[in-house]
Amino acid sequence: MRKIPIYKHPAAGWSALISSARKLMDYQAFLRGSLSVLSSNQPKGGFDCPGCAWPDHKSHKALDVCETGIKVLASEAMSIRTDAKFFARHTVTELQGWTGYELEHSGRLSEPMHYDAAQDRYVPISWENAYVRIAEQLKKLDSPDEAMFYTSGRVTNEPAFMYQLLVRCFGTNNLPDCSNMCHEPTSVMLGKQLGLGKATVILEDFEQAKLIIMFGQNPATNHPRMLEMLAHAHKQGCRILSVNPMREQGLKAFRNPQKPTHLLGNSDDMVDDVIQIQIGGDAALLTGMAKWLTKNGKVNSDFINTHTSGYEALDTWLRQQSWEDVVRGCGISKEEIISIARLVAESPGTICTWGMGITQHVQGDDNVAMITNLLLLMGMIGIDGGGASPVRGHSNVQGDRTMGIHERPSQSLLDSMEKTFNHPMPQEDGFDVINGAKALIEGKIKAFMSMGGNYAVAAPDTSAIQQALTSNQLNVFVATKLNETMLYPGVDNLILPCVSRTERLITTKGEQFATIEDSMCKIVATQGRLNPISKTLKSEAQIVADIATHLFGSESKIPWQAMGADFDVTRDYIAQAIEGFEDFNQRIRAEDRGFYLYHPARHREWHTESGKAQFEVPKYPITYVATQMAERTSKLVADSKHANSLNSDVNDAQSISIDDSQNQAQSSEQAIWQLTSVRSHDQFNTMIFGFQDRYRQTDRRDVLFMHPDEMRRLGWQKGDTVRVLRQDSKGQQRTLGPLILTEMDIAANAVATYYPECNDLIDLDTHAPDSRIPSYKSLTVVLERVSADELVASA
Ligand SMILES: Nc1nc2c(c(=O)[nH]1)N[C@H]1C(S)=C(S)[C@@H](COP(=O)(O)OP(=O)(O)OC[C@H]3O[C@@H](n4cnc5c(=O)[nH]c(N)nc54)[C@H](O)[C@@H]3O)O[C@H]1N2
Ligand SMILES: Nc1nc2c(c(=O)[nH]1)N[C@H]1C(S)=C(S)[C@@H](COP(=O)(O)OP(=O)(O)OC[C@H]3O[C@@H](n4cnc5c(=O)[nH]c(N)nc54)[C@H](O)[C@@H]3O)O[C@H]1N2
Ligand SMILES: [Mo]
Repeated sequence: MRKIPIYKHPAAGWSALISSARKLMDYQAFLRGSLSVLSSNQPKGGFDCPGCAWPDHKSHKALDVCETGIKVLASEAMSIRTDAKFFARHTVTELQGWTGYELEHSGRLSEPMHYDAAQDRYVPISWENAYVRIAEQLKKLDSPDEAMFYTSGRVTNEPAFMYQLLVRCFGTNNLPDCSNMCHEPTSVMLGKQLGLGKATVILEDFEQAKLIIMFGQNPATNHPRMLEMLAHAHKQGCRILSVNPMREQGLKAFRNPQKPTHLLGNSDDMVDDVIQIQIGGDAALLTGMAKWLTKNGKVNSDFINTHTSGYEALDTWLRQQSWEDVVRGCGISKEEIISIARLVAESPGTICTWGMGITQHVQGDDNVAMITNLLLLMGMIGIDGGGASPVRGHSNVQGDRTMGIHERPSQSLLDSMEKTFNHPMPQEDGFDVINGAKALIEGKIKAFMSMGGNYAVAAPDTSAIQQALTSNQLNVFVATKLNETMLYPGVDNLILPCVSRTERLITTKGEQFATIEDSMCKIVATQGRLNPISKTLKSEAQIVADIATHLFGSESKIPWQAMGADFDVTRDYIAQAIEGFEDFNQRIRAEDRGFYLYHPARHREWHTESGKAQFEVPKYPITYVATQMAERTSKLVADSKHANSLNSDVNDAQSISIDDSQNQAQSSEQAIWQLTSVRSHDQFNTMIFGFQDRYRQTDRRDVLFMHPDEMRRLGWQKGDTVRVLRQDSKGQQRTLGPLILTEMDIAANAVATYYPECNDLIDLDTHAPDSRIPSYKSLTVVLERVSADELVASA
């Protein structure tokens, strides 16, 4: 077997950190960036790093930052501006041809702009005129439900609270947000099973855990600050397993920038074992483990009897699952599955962490259910050193939900908002990302506003969404950076530039601080340190307040302007309206490091329908992906036989030998794959900072990762050019590529490429049933090699 090149250097060392940041942006930006780094995630006066939602450590080191953080900071701290001069030089049609990388490097948005169709350019507009247009267009709609208000998870609590209030006072629950594409299965299933859709662990639990199983997560790239905790746990004897179709090299070794010895070259190995399952094989693996644990009496019966409901149904279902299907579903041998189950049986404290490799599947809800089932079987909820640890992405995605950004709000939230503001709230569920995109495409949505994010590019069916935006009456983007969703204008289009997390927020009421909620339910204060890159910027809160003032006029009893200028006022309302925030202003000031929200399941209180923790039986067969692949393969074989027999009608002399047909079947089978999409350390979601991925040994993004053994089987080679074909749920062919074949230690059924460039392959109907999360991590595809001749012809 050919050797796969392996990244041998530790992740997250100082050199990685500094060199990457230096290369990233202009030098001035780096200086601004590093200054701000020094006060990020620090007690008092620092800001919460916008890089991710991993909590900061209680000992608050002199420096708690990572490569992702520094890049995100440098991106915010750029001194180049995407201003009126920039837009004067480039038409929107021209900008449509720019890559995500080019748009990201065009700089920071610095003044309000609106689209002028005559010139095909964005031109400056005053804040006042922008608000007048927004209010005018919104008032013209036949129904508030014709408008949709997207949110991305970087928005802090105070403006998020104001935003959902604005949207609901306007009269709709059309509040899709990036959660719909991220940890929605987590929120839905943990909510159903444990009573609250959030992590049941806090950081200290990682110090006591004896076994950590990481499912579908790549922390070296996406949550580098988590590595320190893993390394620490590992050193204390905790076993760490990673369940992942890809052997992610960043996990191999980790150099802690805070430890002087590590600067000299020592590093910790963190992961004891990688369980290299097939894509979509998590539920099958967990089923095998649960089968063995229940059959051998290794479960915690006291806990099950006292605290849970639904055990019988799960046990019956487990018995019905054959080992053959388990193995076929995950690609791991029975012996290996049992050896993992044994570790679980022996561990007095098990934490399961998970990321997008679990959630972003048609079976995403089942995957989360099976992780929770495992923890419940072992009584691992509500103990020190054990529990559920979904690792959120955007730094305040969890907080935004807590603040009421939700298209399917609970009745208690609506009642509470109604009572607090003495204003009726819309009662019908609104659109999420998926059915919102469909409504947009069908012309049912005529106005779109986004509070951050890059909706069209992050969602499936990107081009269709972009096209749909051009038919809208109104598109409004509150943002820090230019992106591709803003380049498909309808009648009125406004870009409203806002102050970023790292910048100081000074209002008529003085300097404000905001708050966020980290991945472990902790509310933390955040206060920017840099001067805003332009005096024209407004805060998100002020923009919401101004739109509300123009929309609702003086009749509004809600003190919008006071809330926009003084976050204490907003926090007092949050304290009234949102459970768990009583005495918010006092509590956030009383403690250096913020406060935890009460999590009932941590105390073994179950706010579920049954009043108990709930076992759930998966909805999909555990062989779902394997079966899909088999079906597609036989269809492909039948199609090619059919094509061949048509051929032989034309040419009598040509008949297919048995050998030929076997060869065909063989090569067709090998050409069916599961495609997954991943992130690099040189991007933050759709913001592309660079093309490098040193852990995966590539410096380009138009690649398709495949195992070298599989390449050889097909007679293909690294560097070959391939096209990805996918028949969507309506039977339409979608294509991606050409992509460059690149070697990777990845499961046999799997190929991988980078998000978001692949999102046109995904249609709006391939998603999980309850959470409706798009299946970004598993798509059945056919690969086709593109010949050199064809490449030359198309070039
Ligand atoms: N540098 C950087 N940091 C980020 C981000 C970023 O873009 N860049 N984005 C932020 C956001 S919003 C999020 S949500 C997080 C995401 O953080 P992660 O969840 O770590 O992100 P991904 O790279 O999407 O995918 C994680 C892993 O899932 C694996 N995987 C694919 N299919 C399967 C499967 O079927 N089963 C299993 N078990 N694993 C599978 C992939 O191989 C990959 O290693 O990161 C946050 N932090
Ligand atoms: N194929 C595939 N698709 C995916 C995923 C995947 O793994 N694979 N992952 C999904 C996931 S997990 C997520 S979270 C989504 C991400 O979806 P989004 O959250 O919509 O995307 P981002 O790229 O994070 O948004 C970047 C934009 O946010 C704006 N922005 C940045 N900071 C601020 C700020 O402080 N305030 C405001 N107002 N705006 C700001 C900038 O204009 C920037 O261009 O993508 C999803 N899509
Ligand atoms: Mo995310």
